[in-house]
Amino acid sequence: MPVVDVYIGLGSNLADPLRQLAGAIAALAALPETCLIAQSPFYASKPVGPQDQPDFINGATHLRTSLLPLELLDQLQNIEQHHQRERIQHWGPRTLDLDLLLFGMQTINEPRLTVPHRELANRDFVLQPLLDLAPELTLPNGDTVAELRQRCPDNQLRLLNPAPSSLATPRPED
Ligand code: A4P
Ligand code: MG
Repeated sequence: MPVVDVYIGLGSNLADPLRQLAGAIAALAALPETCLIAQSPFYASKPVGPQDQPDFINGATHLRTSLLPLELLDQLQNIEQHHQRERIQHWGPRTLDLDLLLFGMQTINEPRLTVPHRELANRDFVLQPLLDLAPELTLPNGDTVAELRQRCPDNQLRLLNPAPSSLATPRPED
């Protein structure tokens, strides 16, 4: 099976967001046919959408996988469910949101999956962690993440911490 570099966006604004994201990263690292390559720093950000909700903590993860796109989406949704994710309000508060941002250079338009993620270009809390992980990263349409980051709206990002070094190295057994 071909191995593909993928990027996952992580977000949480309920029930101890830092703990939610740490648990999510551990779960991503344990996925079948998948290797965790690197984890971005975390950022606090003002909510996009309804404002009567807590600030978010966001980050992004670089994985290398031989799962198919919909197989990976199933795995992401399983992890969300394990974090008691409830889908109540569109763009509302959530314990854990895992978005498939980029799947190699593939463009995917299926009922359950749009890649690149449809809001990617509008969100500094997605673009900045991507830039931290891969400063040269380009979208399938040729846009660079660096240019998009300069143009996108400001959600008052606040850098929280450097990436834990133990998460930033590939696991040799993979
Ligand atoms: N889906 C389609 N494409 C994808 C993809 N690339 N990755 C489908 C993941 N899912 C994808 O998502 C709804 C459906 O989108 C899924 O069933 C999947 O089949 P959802 O997570 O159930 O619902 P949602 O998150 O409420 O909707 P949506 O449109 O995915 O919201 P977003 O874009 O995830 O935004 N503000 C800050 N500061 N930080 C945040 O992280 N997040 C959101 C949610 C709003 N405001 C935020 C943040
Ligand atoms: Mg989502």
